[in-house]
Amino acid sequence: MKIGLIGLPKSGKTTIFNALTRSQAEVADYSSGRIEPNLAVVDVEDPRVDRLSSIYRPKKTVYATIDFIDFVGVDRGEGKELFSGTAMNLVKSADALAVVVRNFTNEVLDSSRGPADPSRDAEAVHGELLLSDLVLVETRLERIDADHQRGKKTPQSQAEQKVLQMLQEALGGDTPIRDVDLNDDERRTISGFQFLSQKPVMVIVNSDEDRYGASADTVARIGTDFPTVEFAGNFEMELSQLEAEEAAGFMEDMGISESARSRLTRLAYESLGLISFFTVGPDEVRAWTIRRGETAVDAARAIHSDLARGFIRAECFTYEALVAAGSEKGVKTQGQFRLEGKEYRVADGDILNIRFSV
Ligand SMILES: Nc1nc2c(ncn2[C@@H]2O[C@H](COP(=O)(O)OP(=O)(O)OP(=O)(O)O)[C@@H](O)[C@H]2O)c(=O)[nH]1
Ligand SMILES: [Mg+2]
Repeated sequence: MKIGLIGLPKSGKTTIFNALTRSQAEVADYSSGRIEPNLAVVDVEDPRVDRLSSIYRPKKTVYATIDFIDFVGVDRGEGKELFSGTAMNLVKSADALAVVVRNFTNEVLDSSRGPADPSRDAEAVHGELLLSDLVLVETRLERIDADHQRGKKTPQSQAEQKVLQMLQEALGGDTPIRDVDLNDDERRTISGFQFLSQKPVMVIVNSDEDRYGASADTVARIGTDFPTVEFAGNFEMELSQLEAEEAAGFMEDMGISESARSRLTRLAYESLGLISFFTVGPDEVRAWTIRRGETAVDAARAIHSDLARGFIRAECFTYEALVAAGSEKGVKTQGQFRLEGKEYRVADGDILNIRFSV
């Protein structure tokens, strides 16, 4: 899964990126002129994987991973693109966007943009995403129109025009494309555009130490529009550079129960409807990510396309059953070991072994 961190300039994206990834990317009060995004791949912390690893003692333990991309602030001047070409391609490759909004005092920003107002900034970025899509839609519609006037009218171009007009109306009325009711054909017609407002959006309220925990109303208000989490950006960036034990003490003082990374991971899994299943054995214990509602064949495909193609059945038991029984043998004696077919909907925490032949 890829999550893109976006937001207004100097909202603390790189600070949050560092907190999430334990990186030490440069944090700056003034524009450094650097436009390359920061990238990092991090493991998804999951105590179940650690437990499985201690049961199977595999040669290798592999956690699910999240790619974080930290973009420079979006600040559209008149007629400017929201993201530069390369950055735009990267943004489009993200599975979800996390909008970082400022909830801290900064003299420069306070005087140029006004005092911190997380709701206002979340709305502003949301508006930018819609506008970026609207420009794309309208440019394409003009092109289609020109083609039609030159007599180049096909059923495909007419179908595309119809969907794009729907999107134009929605975007004009402040509705993101993810909320537009589209059938499968319509979805396919526009899939090439990779519209930004089609992506799930989360909001990270980036608070200074004084405000952290005292902004529940603001967080709740934004939360009615977007899945929202509050971070103490600077503080948590510093925490992420400490040893776990040392960090734990500071976190407790601040009323932070879990690392920034696990809080955001949980929010992302919840809001994207993701679940984890596991594969186990003497070689490897591994966590995999799929969408809730996906089947055993989808799970097989997540591992390798051959497993989906030659799928015969899935041997299946739950993490809970394994922990309760203590061993795979125990799971079998207690009748908790199942054989499931193609249509089986995988549940969070399932341990699967795919039988296949190609
Ligand atoms: N007080 C306070 N300052 C912060 C916090 N997070 C970031 N800052 C400060 O805000 C400034 C910008 O932080 P960055 O993390 O570089 O912000 P950014 O969004 O990555 O900036 P651009 O990439 O240039 O858009 C720096 O001076 C940070 O120290 C925070 O939680 N509290
Ligand atoms: Mg930055």
